[in-house]
Amino acid sequence: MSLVLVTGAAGRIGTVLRGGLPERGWALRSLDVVPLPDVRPGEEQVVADAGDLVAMVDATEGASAVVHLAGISGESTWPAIRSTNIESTFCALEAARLTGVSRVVLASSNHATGYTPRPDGGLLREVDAPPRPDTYYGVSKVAMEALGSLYVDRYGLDVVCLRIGSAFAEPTTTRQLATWLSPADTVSLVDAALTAPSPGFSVIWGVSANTRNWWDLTAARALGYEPQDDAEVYAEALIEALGTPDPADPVHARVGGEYTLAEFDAEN
Ligand code: 15L
Repeated sequence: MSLVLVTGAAGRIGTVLRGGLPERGWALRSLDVVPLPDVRPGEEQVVADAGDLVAMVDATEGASAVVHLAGISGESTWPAIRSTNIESTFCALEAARLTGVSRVVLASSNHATGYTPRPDGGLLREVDAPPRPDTYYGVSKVAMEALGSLYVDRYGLDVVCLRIGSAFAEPTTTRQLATWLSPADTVSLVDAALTAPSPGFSVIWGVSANTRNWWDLTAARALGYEPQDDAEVYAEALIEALGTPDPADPVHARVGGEYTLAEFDAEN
């Protein structure tokens, strides 16, 4: 079994991966700043801050790959985002370089491109959605993608950035009928990012095979991602409860949805 270091392992996505990656042949070294509530058989636990480079080098030693999830997973103040998200991404990449680990998977987010408008028909490709962050959180994901690019070009690492949509147990808003990434597909996506041969620097959307998707999955599928789930099974109930989505509403017309609305400002 190949050993993968997962940072932010106690979080929402970390917990999903800890459940699913072992079945895909990965042994886990799970790092979080808080102890895991449930260390599983065969799992190594590291309690450390992903923003501590010395601790990250220790934790990365002997791993074949790193999945970096640690960080604040939504909008916050600039000092918090800067010191937590940007610093830990640097440490994940720098620790990989220093220990000779060549594959890093980074949990980016759709919010790196949040102000990108929905195309007038058709699907939005990653290459047509350059950085356009909707929040300080989105800026930290742009920095993540930029750092990943640097470590590929300068040091020859393979770095796959996942622009994750809405990774929840099930969709709870009508926007998420288009942006949902199911737990099972989260595992498939990360496994594909870990195993794709020589991806170099790749940026791919992370969504399920939703009927209402408007983010193109061609690039993700080319890396080996085969999504199985579709949020459409929740559509009738969500639309009955919340109303029919209006495509002109900014929540549905921009990649970042509600993060692009003024009331989402961290200072409000
Ligand atoms: C994200 O990046 C967040 O981590 C998550 O909490 C959701 O807000 C998600 O994006 C989304 O866009 O639904």
